[in-house]
Amino acid sequence: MEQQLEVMLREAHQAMLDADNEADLQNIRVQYLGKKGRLTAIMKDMGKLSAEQRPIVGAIANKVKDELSEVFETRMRALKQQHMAKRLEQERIDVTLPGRHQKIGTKHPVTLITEELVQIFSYLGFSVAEGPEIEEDFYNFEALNLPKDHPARDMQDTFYISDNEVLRTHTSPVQIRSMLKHQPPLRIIAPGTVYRRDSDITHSPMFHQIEGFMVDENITFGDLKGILTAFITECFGKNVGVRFRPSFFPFTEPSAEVDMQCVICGGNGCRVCKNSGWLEILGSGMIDPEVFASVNYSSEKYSGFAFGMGLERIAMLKYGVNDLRLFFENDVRFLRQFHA
Ligand code: 2NL
Repeated sequence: MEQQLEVMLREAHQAMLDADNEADLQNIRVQYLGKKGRLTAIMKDMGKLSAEQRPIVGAIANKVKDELSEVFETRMRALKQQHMAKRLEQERIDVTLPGRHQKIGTKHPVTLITEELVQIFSYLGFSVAEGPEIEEDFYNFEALNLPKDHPARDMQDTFYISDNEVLRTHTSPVQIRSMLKHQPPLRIIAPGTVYRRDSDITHSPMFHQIEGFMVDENITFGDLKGILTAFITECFGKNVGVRFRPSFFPFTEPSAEVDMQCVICGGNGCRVCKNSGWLEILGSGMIDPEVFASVNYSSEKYSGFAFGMGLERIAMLKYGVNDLRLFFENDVRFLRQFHA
């Protein structure tokens, strides 16, 4: 029996040293030292030994058990260390590597123009107002001297949401809401998205506008000319020529369209200005007394001017873009070219 124990010890020792992972080592321990293991099996025959032999063999068995337990612990520690070293090596991160670059977008040219115009008009004392894109008939038409059967409603082809609601055809309703909410003096601009049932090379069903107005006592056509001339020279340069032509809008009287000298040819005549040397850039006029009546302002006490312009058109002139559709295609090769 002593010999059996001797052989088992050597075998188990070698097997533990040969184990190259924690699970195998654990299995080997169970195989030799477990409840149903080799050592237990050998000990079962102890009863057959003489009374003198039994304690001697028992002591040897205990020694074998202690020795193997120690070999096991030592080997287990070594394997765990190996395993950790391997993981640390494999999962090493080089924190000095440069990060992946995130591509940064650019602002849409219409956004850039909006921001620039808002900036200029805030220098001139105007503040910004916004409003809903789905509007009630009253704010979009009725209050602007465009009653239901007015032929001027044909000037805009409208997207109807219901009998009483439309996609706003201009940002004027924002200004009507401002006037209903506040008393003069007021200087407000309303930039925003507007909608018309129009779609061809030079018209998009969705586009952008800035409208503005100023109301106080004693506002005259001279104020209109002064503010709008200051705006145009600030936006396009000190030396650009500006002219005012009589026009008509249902919500202003008198009305004027404003031209500036062609920025493409400097006034000599080219394809863009159709050889006239001039470009129309905005519409304007003195606010009609009918509009004041719908917002309960006294036309005796107050007067004011209003104006409106298309932002895509300004962006085309300012950035030299010759096709309106480029603004709506979202081609990044086009969009990346514009910077503040
Ligand atoms: C254009 C012309 C214009 C207005 C807009 C306006 C607004 C109110 C009262 C009176 Cl609340 N007028 N807006 C006035 C004249 C012209 O726009 O060509 N827009 C693209």
